Amino acid sequence: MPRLFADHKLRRVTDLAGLWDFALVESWEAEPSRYAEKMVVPGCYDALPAHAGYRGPAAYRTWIETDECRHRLVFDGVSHRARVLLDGVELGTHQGAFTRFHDDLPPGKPGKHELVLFVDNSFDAQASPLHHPYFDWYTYGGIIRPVSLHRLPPVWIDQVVIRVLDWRAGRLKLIVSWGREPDGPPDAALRVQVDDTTVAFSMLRLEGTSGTTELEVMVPRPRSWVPELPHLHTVHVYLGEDDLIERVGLRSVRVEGTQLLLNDTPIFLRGVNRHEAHPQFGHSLPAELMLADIQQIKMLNGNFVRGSHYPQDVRFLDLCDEQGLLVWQEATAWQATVEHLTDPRFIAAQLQCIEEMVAQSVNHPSVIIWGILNESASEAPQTRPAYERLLGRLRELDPTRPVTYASHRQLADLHLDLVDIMSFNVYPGWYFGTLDTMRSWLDGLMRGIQERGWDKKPIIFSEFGGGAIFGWHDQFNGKWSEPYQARLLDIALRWMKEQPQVVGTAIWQFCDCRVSPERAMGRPRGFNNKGLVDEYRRPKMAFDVVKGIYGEMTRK
Ligand code: ADA
Repeated sequence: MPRLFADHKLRRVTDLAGLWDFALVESWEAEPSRYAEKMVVPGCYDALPAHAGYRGPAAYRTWIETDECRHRLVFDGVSHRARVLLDGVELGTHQGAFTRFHDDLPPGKPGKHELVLFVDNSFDAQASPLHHPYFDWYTYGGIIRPVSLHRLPPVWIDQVVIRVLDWRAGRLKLIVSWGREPDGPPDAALRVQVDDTTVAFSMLRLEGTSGTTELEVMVPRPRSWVPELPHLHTVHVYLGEDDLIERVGLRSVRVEGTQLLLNDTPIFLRGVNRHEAHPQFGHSLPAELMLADIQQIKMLNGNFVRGSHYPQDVRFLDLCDEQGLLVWQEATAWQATVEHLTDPRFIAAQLQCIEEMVAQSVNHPSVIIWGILNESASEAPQTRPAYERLLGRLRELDPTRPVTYASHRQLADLHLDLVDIMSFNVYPGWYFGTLDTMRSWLDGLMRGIQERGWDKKPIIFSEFGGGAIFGWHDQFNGKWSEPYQARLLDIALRWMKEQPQVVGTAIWQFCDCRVSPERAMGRPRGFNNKGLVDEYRRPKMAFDVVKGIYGEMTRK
C-alpha cells in the first residue's frame, strides 16, 4: 500500500495511481459503452470543474498485469461506496469512504485484466448508511485514496498488530495474522528484525488457510516516542517469502483520575479539529498539503488534532507519527439520530467502520484516542445499547487507548459513564450568548458537571469557535469578522486552560471547509467558516491569537 515510507521489501507492490478511464453512469449495474474521459487516481471526481457538485455513480477503468500467484487489490478509500469488477466479474463491494478494504484474485489467472470500479457518492441510507445529505461537511466522491496491487506468495502476512507492553524497556507484543493457499507449504520461517537487529526467529507450523501467532520481542536500544522527540523504531516481519514493515513509537497513554498521561506524565492537548478537505482536491489531499497542515498546526504551538469526523488518511498518520502530533482518530458519523442508533443496518456500518479504522491505524503512535458518533443522540435512553456496543467493540479491538465521543448534549448526556474521557462540543458566544456572557455560561457548565458527580474523569473541549470570513473586518467587529472570531477563541481558551479537569482543547476548526448544500443557509459561501485558516490555508487573525495562547500553555 503506498505509504510515505517503504512498507515491504520482498513483497511486490504496484501503486495503481495514475490516469484511469472514466465515465459518469446511470447506475452501477452495467458498464458504460464508452469511457470518454480520464480521471486521476487518487482523486475526487466531484471536486474538479467538469463535474463539480455531481452526485451519482461513475465508472473507473484501468488494466492490471498478473502472474501465477494470488493478487490482492488494496483500496485505501473509495467514497461513498464501491463495486469492484475484474474482467466483468464482481470481486466485491464496499461502503464507507475513509477506510481500507481489499479484494483478492486467487492464483492461476496470469495475464492482462480489465479492472473496473463503480463508485457512487449518492445519498442512500440503505446502501450507504454512514453518509447523509444534512452533514455540515461536503462528502466528495471518487477513488479518494491510493489503490495498490499486491502479489502474494503462497503464505502471506495479512496484518501485524504491535502492542507496546513496556515503553521504557522496549518490550513489544506482536500479533501476526497470516494467510495461506490451500496447497501452500505447511510451515514457514518467521523472522522479526527491529531496526537493524534480528530479535526473533522460529519455524511456524501453519494449519488451515489463515491464523494468528503472537510473540514478544525486545527493542534493542529503546528510545521513547514523545511529541517533542518522536523517535520511531522499525519492525520488519518476514514470514516465508513475504514481509511487512511497520513503525512503532515507544509510548504509553492512559487516563488516571482527571489526568491524561503520556508516558506516565500528564499532558495537555492543544489542538484543532481537521477536515481532510480542500476546495480543489476534495478529500484527496496531496501529501504535501498533509505536511503543510501539520506544519501550520505546529506553528500554532499545537500538539493535537482531532480527525473530524472520519478516519484520517494513513499517510497523514504517518506524518503525525514523524512530527509528534497527537491524534484523536474518529469513526465516520455526524449527528446520528435515535432512528439511526436503533437501526441494525446503521450499527452494522458503524461496527465495520470501527473495525477497519482500528485495523489501519492501530500501529500509529500518534493516535492516542479513539472517538465515535460525533454529536449524536446521547441524551436518549434508547441509544444506550448502541453506545455500549460500539465503545465495547473499540475496547475489545484495542484495549490500549482511551475512548470517547464528542457530545453536544452537555448536562443532558446519558452515556458519559461509558467513556474514559468526557468530550464536549460547546458554542457559547456563537450560537447563543455573547462574548460577554461566555465565561459565566462556561462556569455554569462546570458547576453542572460537579453537581452531577462527573468530576472524576478528564474533559476535552472537543469543539468551540466561531465563524470568520477570511479578510472580513469592519468597525463593529461583529460576527463573521476576523476580530470577533479571534476574541471568542481568546476568551474560550483562557477560561479552559484554568480548569483543572480539562486536559485538552480542540478548536473548531483548523481550516474552512465546504458544507453540503442542505446546510448552506447560515453558512456564507456554502462553507463552514470557523477555520483558523481559510480553505486555502491562509491564516486569519485568530491564528496568531491562538498561537500566542497555545505558546503560553506550552510553558505552563
Ligand atoms: C458541530 C459539528 C461540527 C460543525 C460545528 C459547527 O459541533 O460537530 O461538524 O458542524 O458544529 O460549525 O456548528
